[in-house]
Amino acid sequence: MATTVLDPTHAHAAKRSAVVEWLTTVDHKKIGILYGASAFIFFLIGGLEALIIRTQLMKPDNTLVSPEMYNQLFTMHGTTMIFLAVMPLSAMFFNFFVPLLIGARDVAFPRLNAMSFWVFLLGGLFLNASFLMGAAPNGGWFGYAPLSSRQFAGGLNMDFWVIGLQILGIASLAAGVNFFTTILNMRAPGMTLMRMPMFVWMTLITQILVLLSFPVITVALIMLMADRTFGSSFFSWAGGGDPMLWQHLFWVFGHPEVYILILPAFGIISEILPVFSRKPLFGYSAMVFSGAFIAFLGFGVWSHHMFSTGMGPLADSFFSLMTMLIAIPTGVKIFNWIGTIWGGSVQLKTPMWFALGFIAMFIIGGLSGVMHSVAPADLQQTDSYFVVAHFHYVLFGGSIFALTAGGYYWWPKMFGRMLDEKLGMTHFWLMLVGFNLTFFPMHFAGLLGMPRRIYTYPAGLGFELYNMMATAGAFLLGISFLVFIVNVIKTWRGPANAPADPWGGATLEWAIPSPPQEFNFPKLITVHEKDALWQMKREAGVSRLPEPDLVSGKGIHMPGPSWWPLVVAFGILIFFIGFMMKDPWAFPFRPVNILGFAITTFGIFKWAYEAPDAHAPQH
Ligand code: HEM
Ligand SMILES: [Cu+2]
Repeated sequence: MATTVLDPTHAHAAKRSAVVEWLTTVDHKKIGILYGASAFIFFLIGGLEALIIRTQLMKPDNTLVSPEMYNQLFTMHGTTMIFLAVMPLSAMFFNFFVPLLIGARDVAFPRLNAMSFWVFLLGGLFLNASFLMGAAPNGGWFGYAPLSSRQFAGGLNMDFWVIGLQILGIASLAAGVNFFTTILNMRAPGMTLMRMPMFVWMTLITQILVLLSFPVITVALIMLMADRTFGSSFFSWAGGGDPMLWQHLFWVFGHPEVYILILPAFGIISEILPVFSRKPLFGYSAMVFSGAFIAFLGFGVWSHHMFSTGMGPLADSFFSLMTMLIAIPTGVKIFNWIGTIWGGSVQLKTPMWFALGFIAMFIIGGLSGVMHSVAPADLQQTDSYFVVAHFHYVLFGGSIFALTAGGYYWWPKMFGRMLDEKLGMTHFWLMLVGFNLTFFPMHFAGLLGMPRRIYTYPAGLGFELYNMMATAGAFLLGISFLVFIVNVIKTWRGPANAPADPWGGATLEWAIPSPPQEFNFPKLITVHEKDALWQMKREAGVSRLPEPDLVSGKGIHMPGPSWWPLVVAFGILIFFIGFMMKDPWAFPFRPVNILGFAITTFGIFKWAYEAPDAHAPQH
């Protein structure tokens, strides 16, 4: 190793306390870690809720939880898994890896990035605080109005949900703007759109989905909030509104949301398979276009969630057909993944196992999805455990398997430590067996007629065995993640041992030290082909480039830390909490809303006038 010069930014950081550093950071990598750590904790909470649900359903006529508690548990479980676990786990990878993959020093708007994290965290804590008040949301993760209207849900439960989602939507939209701009504007010289790594492509498409679908749920939530808070009647017949309107608005958002959860997973898998097959991704441009096509079709199928509402044969046929069409680009992806592995020299490391598990589980979930797209079949299956089985194959079998694959793949780069392979394999096999044991039997329970969202069932209907299996499987799943936690603790105690490029990677993040320095790339790299790092290695005639040294960041300007994103996030939280007060003339003039608004405005003002590198180290 050549001379190692101390990084002056680190010397500076030592002067401030670690807590302050994390609270004020605008470094995309630190924000990524904050996203990951918070999302993982929410994932454990959502998992705990699932385990309570499963324990309640373990045997007929069980009385572990009350029906009211059960409603809160499945609502919070669904809401937590979607908005507080899977989306922010993807956001961890966007934050940490998109700038590295495109050879950039940072995201386009670093302080906006910090703000979206704090808004997300406060929104998530706010949602969970509902448990402490004994008033957790209880109307399902889709909050169907008028069930969620003031009339039928008078307490604070659904206020927590409406307001929590409204807050989380702000975080998603801010992140959407940020990553959309980052990907379009911050790529390294020579990295054309068609040379971008597939994960970056899928991130870009995901952000487009966020930017187009979140405004719809925002508007719907404002209408529902108005119904609840001010007594308007968008969603009730009595006042001239229409309950179907909520379902349309919700699913115009909700179906694309499913792709917001799954497209990043596609991207992760498309990074891992080539590296562990030692072959470029098969059909790169077909992968790009099929991703875009899936996103486009995703906006045309929302009403397949509403076949049972009596929309009429024409609408049912249209949405059936559109839904079936999605199988085509999805099939293209699956064939291309298999084509990537085909004939490669496959290396079965932990990330690869999880990637293969993803493909297998996602195929099962995809097939039962096609089954639902047939409207008459859906009429039988809808609101039964068949649907619960289906969407967990897609969301857990798809998203969580892929996110876990990505976790094992990128862990060395994030933390400079190799995770233990044996524990990784144990995690994989427990998860694969536990997952299938949990969710496969639910298909049968559903076909036998077990409805979803029931807190118990009588004996003698043939549900017992399937429920017993599902509950056993759920505990196995829980244990599999304990193994992951053991792995993290064990390797954390060991020395930082990860080389820059442990897997023989194809993309730019592996060209710099693990973990990367604050400025990522001492010199920006010019890209000539896709799989830029493989091309550099080929040109140098080596299979691994020499280990990069830590270098001084002298002369490289990075944005300084700031308190204002956190202040703005607090202001937003307080502003929205104000809407829990249902009396529109709450004296004097909705003070909580006004306070929140004032804090937000003050924060934005200070933010705007703070020099971008006010607290940055002096060089
Ligand atoms: C630890 C593994 C998991 C288990 C054991 C589990 C179990 C369950 C069960 C039994 C239900 C049905 C509740 C009912 O209908 O009465 C349910 C609902 C749900 N789950 Fe999971 N789940 C798990 C992970 C996930 C993940 C990773 C996601 C996705 C992102 C997810 C999303 C949902 C959603 C959206 C609902 C519907 C909630 C509603 O009806 O409002 N689950 N889960
Ligand atoms: Cu859908």
